[in-house]
Amino acid sequence: DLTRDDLVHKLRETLSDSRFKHVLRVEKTAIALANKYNVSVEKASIAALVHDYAKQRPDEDFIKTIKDKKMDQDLLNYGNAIWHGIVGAELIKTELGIWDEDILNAVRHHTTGAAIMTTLEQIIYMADYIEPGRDFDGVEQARLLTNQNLSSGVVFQTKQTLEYLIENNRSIYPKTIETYNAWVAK
Ligand code: DGI
Ligand code: FE
Ligand code: FE
Ligand code: FE
Repeated sequence: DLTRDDLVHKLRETLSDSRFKHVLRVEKTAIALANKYNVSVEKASIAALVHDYAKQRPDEDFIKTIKDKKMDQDLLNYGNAIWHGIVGAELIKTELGIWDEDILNAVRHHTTGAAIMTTLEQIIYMADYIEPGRDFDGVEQARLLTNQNLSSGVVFQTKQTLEYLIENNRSIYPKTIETYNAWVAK
């Protein structure tokens, strides 16, 4: 198995400097949330470290994986923003040797969320959003909510993200709608 150190070295050479630093801040945030919400700190650390592993891969790598692994072909209608988590998880298995489904699901769902998320999945979803390098309008409220009650952080991010996507005329991946319906809609 790769140790955390091996993983960090591998990520340092795979990711851009700014992406690598983001990943370390997400790890730090995720570990604090794991302690607070009683989930495995080790899983939170690994999931955070690898969550954007595939972010800088060329589109062809994702398209090939979607076809080879017979993943949902609707994925082909989207792009890197959707692929790097869901399809990236497949690359993490074979390239990093990480097969833990709790960790892989946290990576798969870190961008879109999911209707049902484990505490670990919620932690990675939120840590990516509130890590100390983020500075969008509302991030302070997101941090406050997440530290008071994890699921209220999830509700906040889910609503904000959908608003942002609509405001910018971006296509909405169906999973993003499922997350909205499950967490926000009444
Ligand atoms: O990889 P990061 O930049 O750290 O963050 P991320 O993986 O959470 O988000 C990447 C981008 O994905 C972000 O700009 C918002 C966007 N996104 C989230 N849901 C959807 C989406 N983009 C589209 N087109 N459709 C979605 O449903
Ligand atoms: Fe990401
Ligand atoms: Fe995110
Ligand atoms: Fe990220």
